[in-house]
Amino acid sequence: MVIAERLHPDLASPERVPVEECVERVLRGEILRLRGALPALGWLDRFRALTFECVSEVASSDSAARLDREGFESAHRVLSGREITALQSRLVRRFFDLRLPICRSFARDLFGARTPLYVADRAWVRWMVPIDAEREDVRHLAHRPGSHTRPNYHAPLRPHRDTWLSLPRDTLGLWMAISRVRLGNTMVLYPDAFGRPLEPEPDGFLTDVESLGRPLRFECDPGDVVVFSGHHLHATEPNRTDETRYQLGLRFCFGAPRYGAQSTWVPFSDERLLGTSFSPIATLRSRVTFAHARYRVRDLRARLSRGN
Ligand SMILES: O=C(O)CCC(=O)C(=O)O
Ligand SMILES: [Fe+2]
Repeated sequence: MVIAERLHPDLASPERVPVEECVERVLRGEILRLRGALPALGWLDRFRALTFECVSEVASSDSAARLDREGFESAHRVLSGREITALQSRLVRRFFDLRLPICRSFARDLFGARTPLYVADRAWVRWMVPIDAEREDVRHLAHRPGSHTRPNYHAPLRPHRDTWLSLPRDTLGLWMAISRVRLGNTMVLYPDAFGRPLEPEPDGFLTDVESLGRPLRFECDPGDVVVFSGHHLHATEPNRTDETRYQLGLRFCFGAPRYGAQSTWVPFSDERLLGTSFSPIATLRSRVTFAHARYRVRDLRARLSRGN
């Protein structure tokens, strides 16, 4: 049983909404939390099992058993910094392989949408360790700067719109809590800034949050999913708790992706071609775009200047 709730700083408590209205509401700018979505769709146990498998591979089966007992929230005490980064990369590959069935289970089974999906060819796996974690090598992860060419999936992100960075317009983001998420290690959204003209700084992010309106922070139980539009301004709350936040992000849109003036580019696959003998051309519609051409030129320039 999934309970869809609308979150907004105006609402003292979340407002319950019908699941079949989710897509339309999210595209209009509403932020929804789907309580219990991962267990209801049969994913939570699978995500947990594949995570333990990866922990056994990058660390040990003892560490996997300890995480099972103590929770993913204790990852910064159980794993080293190197193990956490190795785990993150391995999980990216595992979740990448599942991106289509996961997005379909939300779009089709839960929301009841019929339009063909285009699914981002990327999985965003975040292990957000506490910024003052006791282990130096782990703490370092939360402080190492990242950029969107060399992302760091353990450090807080400044306010940004995903459509400024790499995503097409009208993308739906599935932000899936696999561990518990608490105030103090959550994501912050700025719903008042939705649709407002704002210019990012040259690196694609903002620093000043004064003028962005009231922040929306939320909590999640493991298995809850927050759905939001790629046009929403959002940021990471630096993790001041004593719990690691483990979360997976996937993205999809309905119909061929329409890119804007973003600084980089992520391919999207046509669900009708993925997994068929036409798989190699599943991303074609996202490649014959100006955004892709611009990305290639920039990439080439960067390679040439590194070579000099
Ligand atoms: O999870 C976070 O703290 C930020 C994630 C984010 O920027 C995203 O999912 O697009
Ligand atoms: Fe983002």
